[in-house]
Amino acid sequence: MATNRTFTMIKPDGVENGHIGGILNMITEGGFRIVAMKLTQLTVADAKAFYAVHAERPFYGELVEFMTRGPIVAAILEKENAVEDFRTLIGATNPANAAEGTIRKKYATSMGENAVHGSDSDENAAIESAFHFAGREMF
Ligand code: IDP
Repeated sequence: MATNRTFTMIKPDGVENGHIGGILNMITEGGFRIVAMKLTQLTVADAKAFYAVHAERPFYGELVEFMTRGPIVAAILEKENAVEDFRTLIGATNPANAAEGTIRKKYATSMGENAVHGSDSDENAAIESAFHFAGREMF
């Protein structure tokens, strides 16, 4: 059974370009409740660990550099079927392929700088949430 929480980050490009408010608005309008949230910055070690699954991919170095270059907004979101519904709301990895009405269609600028992260499974949502938040920060 799908759990009701997922993890998201507004990536450094989204923060730099002034889209925190716009993205949070799409998230809440999409029916998600914010149950944890903070402005934070990933260290190189954090980003390498977070994206370890991509360690052998050619874009890994670029991805780590991008994800550490400025602050991010980390958040946990609650909604029935949260992981799958949030992946739908954010849209395809490449904004050129993202559907109308998705966050990446509106705010992403490239395949790498695509404004927002969304967990791809319930298991990863739990791991990624615990990576960023202590129990007392989740509501
Ligand atoms: P996802 O974020 O849509 O789940 P993944 O394939 O898990 O996509 O890739 C993680 C992140 O790595 C992407 O969101 C994007 O920022 C970056 N990325 C993926 N593919 C490329 C690429 O071909 N070039 C540059 N960056 C990429």
